[in-house]
Amino acid sequence: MKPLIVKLGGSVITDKHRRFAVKRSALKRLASELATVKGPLVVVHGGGSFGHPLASKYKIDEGYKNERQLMGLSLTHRAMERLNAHVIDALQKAGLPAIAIPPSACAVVSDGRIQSMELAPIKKLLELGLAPILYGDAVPDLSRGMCILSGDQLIVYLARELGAGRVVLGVDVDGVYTGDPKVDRNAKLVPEITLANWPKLVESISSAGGKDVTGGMANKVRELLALAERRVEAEIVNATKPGTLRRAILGERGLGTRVVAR
Ligand code: IP8
Repeated sequence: MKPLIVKLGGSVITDKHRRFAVKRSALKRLASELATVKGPLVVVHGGGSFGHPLASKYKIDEGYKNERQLMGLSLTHRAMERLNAHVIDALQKAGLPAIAIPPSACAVVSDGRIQSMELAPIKKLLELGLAPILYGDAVPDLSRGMCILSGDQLIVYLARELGAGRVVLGVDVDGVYTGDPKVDRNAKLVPEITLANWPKLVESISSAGGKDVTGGMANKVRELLALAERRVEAEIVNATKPGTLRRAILGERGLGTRVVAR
């Protein structure tokens, strides 16, 4: 059975305005929605207010420049481990045998991109029926020294290498908009992004989440289009609305923005 890859956006599980603040009730609800998955499942979560402020403070995404960044990498990674522990705890309580896989220990990254990854343990865990849980992380970079590996890049890499059937991205808006729906009343939801309509859309795509060191919505779509090219479909849905993530992972289409090849 092909694995399902789900990303929980950092803004869904953390309060982006308060450092190190977990949205506990949202996480509990999402854990129970994820526990309804019957087949192999990989979950990746974003950094939210655990990872991004530290990554930005120490300019980890700009590569190694000074010794201060060593503590920065250590602190950013540790913050992500702490967020990951909250996610694992919630999933276990919901009855899902979840297990943490730290990307900084298994992804070989160069110039900000994953070159390879040790996947044998992940494959074995999936075969056994466990759910590997990864996260956006501060990682060593073979050419730049260090960088931030986003959860968005991870889901695409994992989907490709694990032969995923589908990817679902849970975010805090209804999907991809032309404009930022949080500030622009004329912003319109785009139901489907394809390799054909993307070049025109990209100009107007929301800069929501643009404060993240790993880029906002446009970056997510760019990553997902690389998957679409390989005929793996993805959908970006609003995981803050109770039941939406569950419906999407159970196979419902058209709940947010689909990213497909066409
Ligand atoms: O939120 C970034 O992951 P993302 C993780 O998926 C860090 O882009 C450490 C900032």
